[in-house]
Amino acid sequence: MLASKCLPTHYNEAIFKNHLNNNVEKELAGIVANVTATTNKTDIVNMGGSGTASSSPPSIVVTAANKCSAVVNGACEGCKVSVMKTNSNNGIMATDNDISTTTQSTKDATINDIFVNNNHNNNKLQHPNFIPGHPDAKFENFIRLCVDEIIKSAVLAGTNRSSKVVEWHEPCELKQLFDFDLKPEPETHTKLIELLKSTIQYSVKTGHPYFINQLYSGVDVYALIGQWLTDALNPSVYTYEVAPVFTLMEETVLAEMRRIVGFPNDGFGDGIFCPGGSIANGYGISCARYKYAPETKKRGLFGGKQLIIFTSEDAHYSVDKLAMFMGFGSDNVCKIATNELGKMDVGDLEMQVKRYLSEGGRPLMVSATAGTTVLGAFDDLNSIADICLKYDMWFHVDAAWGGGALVSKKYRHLLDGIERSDSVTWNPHKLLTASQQCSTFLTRHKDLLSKCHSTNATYLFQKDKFYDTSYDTGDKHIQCGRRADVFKFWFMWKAKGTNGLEEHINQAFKMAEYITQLIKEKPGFELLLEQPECTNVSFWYVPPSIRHIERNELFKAKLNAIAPKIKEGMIKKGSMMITYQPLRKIPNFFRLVLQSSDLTEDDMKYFLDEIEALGCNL
Ligand code: ABU
Repeated sequence: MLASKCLPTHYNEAIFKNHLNNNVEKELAGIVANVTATTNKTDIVNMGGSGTASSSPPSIVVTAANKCSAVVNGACEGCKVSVMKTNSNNGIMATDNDISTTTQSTKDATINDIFVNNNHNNNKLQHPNFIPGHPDAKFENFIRLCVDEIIKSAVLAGTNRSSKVVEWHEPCELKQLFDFDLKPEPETHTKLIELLKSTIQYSVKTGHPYFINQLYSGVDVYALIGQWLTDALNPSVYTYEVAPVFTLMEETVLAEMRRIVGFPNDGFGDGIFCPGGSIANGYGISCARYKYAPETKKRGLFGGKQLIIFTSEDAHYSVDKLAMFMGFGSDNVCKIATNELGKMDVGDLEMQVKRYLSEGGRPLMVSATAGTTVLGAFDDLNSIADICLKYDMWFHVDAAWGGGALVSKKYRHLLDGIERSDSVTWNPHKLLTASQQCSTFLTRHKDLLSKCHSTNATYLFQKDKFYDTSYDTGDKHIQCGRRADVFKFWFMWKAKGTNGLEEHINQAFKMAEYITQLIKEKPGFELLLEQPECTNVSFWYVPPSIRHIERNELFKAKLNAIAPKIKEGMIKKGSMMITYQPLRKIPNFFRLVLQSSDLTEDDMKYFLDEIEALGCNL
């Protein structure tokens, strides 16, 4: 079956369960069968250990039979035992059912510890030949058990509609329920697996269909696998020599993203994967500063012209934060008013640019937003591009959220004009549901990132290496170590094709349009924007107690208190998670955001019914 034919973004439960039930279990069964096939009747495996009742070390006899049977020699009563044979460098495990022993320790046999664990004496796990941080076949059982638990509990059960989105506890309660403390002595594998289970139990299941709280959600199975592989290989993408595949993969993915943005000359330019959209926006500021004030690379901002950054009042806070972090100061971020739809008022923008010019400042850049955080508004990029051209400013588009719409022929028009920008922030971990984090910075300027950020550290970026060192891309970043976030995105893109990504976007937008219509029709619900542009749908629930009172300041104050109360109810119940916020002078309202294309019309009805049920008596 073609991967792109299945639901394009959310994990496909059927496929995954099938994998879990058939492939993994068959695989495990195969390993057990392998024990049978390759083991002689009296294959003795010395399990090491100490402190046993007998003087001889405990050992296990694995017999050739339908299942493994274990005889523990010398193990004392209460000694915890599990079966694991190292054969031809393969770690082989048996499950509970496969274990039989001839001593009292039968009762305590556990599949979790791969060593004889004489912890009745000192509660210490004995790790013969343990090499810290270097797993060998002895760890295979532990790794498989952990991964199996994660698949079962976090990926499947945890995201099932019948399970809770969160099991809520106050911090003081959670501190009692969860063993956070770090101790001098190591924990057993059994305990570690319990801790894994508890971590899953008390964590928010952001992959749950009823988690619509943030600008990310869902579990894309391909991205998940990609993330796991990245963590298994654990590369740092700064030099070709340590990350050859990921370096070329970044080049491929970033070039394709630039083509989709529509930069001229077939997406000519450069780009990087960043640790989050905030940092990507910071790269926009940094490149703008270098282009218009290159001397700042050495001298900093001291004594130079006042450089001004323009962005809308509804823009993401990272523009302020990065301007502060980079020494501009928040006073030099000019907030442009937004109109009633949440879009930057381009008239106000030009007025402010002229004002700063007349005061002797240097308007440096505009950071426009394609998909604002709360309302999902798209700034008029073409008009802003015109202003940037007229006043010779850098044009950055923060499309961290709305960038995903670029892959859809139906919704791409929302970002018309983005192809005229100098740089773009686009986070595939948002609308495209790659796992956290997956953020990109794209620019039409080929060498600017390098010129702007390079320091030529000779311990990493030696120019006399034996290969083409232009593939040592790390020096254009401000990070040193850097995750291979590209892989999860590349892998899911491969699995679905660009057409699959488009189907996903269209489905998410379709559900946003559907719930907008439901809200219009449902008594007690009121929209902020009659026609939301992105998948953000902002609305109030007005309970019967205030539904008919005059719409004055008192009403606003009462309405302001409703959403937080409903939110408290849903979290304590674990039934769903949706965020709320005030905006400018607008009282608290719900912001529903959709990214997962696994959501259905029934889910949309559920959201509204649940909010009504929690709020109707307030
Ligand atoms: N990067 C903005 C995320 C905030 C939110 O989920 O609303």
